[in-house]
Amino acid sequence: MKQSLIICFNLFILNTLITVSAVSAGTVSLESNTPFVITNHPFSLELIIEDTADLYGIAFDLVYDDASLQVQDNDPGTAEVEPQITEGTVLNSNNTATTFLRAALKDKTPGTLVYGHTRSGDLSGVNISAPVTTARLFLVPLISGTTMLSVAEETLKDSEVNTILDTVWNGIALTVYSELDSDGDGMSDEWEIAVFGDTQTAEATSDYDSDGYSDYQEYLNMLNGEKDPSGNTYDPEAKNAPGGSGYVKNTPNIVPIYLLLLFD
Ligand SMILES: [Ca+2]
Ligand SMILES: [Ca+2]
Ligand SMILES: [Ca+2]
Ligand SMILES: [Ca+2]
Repeated sequence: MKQSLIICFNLFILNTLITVSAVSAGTVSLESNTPFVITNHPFSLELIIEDTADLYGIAFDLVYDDASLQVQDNDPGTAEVEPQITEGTVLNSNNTATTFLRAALKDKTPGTLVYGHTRSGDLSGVNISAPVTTARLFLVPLISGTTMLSVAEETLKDSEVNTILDTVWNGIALTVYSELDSDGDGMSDEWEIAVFGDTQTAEATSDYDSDGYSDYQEYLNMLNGEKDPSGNTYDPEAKNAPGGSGYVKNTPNIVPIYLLLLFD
């Protein structure tokens, strides 16, 4: 009796393992388009999906601290918030399929954004291997510090409206610097202090790492979510590849003409 129970149990485990390994899995993560954000300056949060088969729909609640962040409103003239969201080319297969995208504040109250996005009609789902951006959500930071965004009620559905199991959802921690710029050089003082330890080292035209991008330009490129021509994030303390936005080639030292004449 005991022996048969053990066999049954082992078979159950084996079946479970087989079932689990046969189900498609995936990863859904939130990523900011910039390494840091600035108070009162909208930024976008990318919803990135990878390793998912037959994806037909996606739904989740975005949970955020409404004292730190607010959802960018498409229509500020009305009382209701109309979240600004742009759709990626994943579910609509490069604009060839009809999709429905709905987003609203839960109970019309800041703190939770309800998001639903699905294909429409008798279509198969989408297979995704490498990470792709399925949508961008726009938010505005209100106060400086670190703020966390997480997901709840999350689900991915396949074309049979089954839940795609074993999907890992990742939230994000954001660094927010105050827009306060007391020395008027265009750069957030809090950012200057975080990078250089003071507000004097970086000025409007200084170039701390002598890479042809001024500190101000590196700051702008970071805020715009740009990468240098080698694909690296801008770093005011490390040389970036030449040729990106605002790159100024260093002029070589020219030997004064009178010195040439002296040795003529
Ligand atoms: Ca400043
Ligand atoms: Ca400064
Ligand atoms: Ca530089
Ligand atoms: Ca640099």
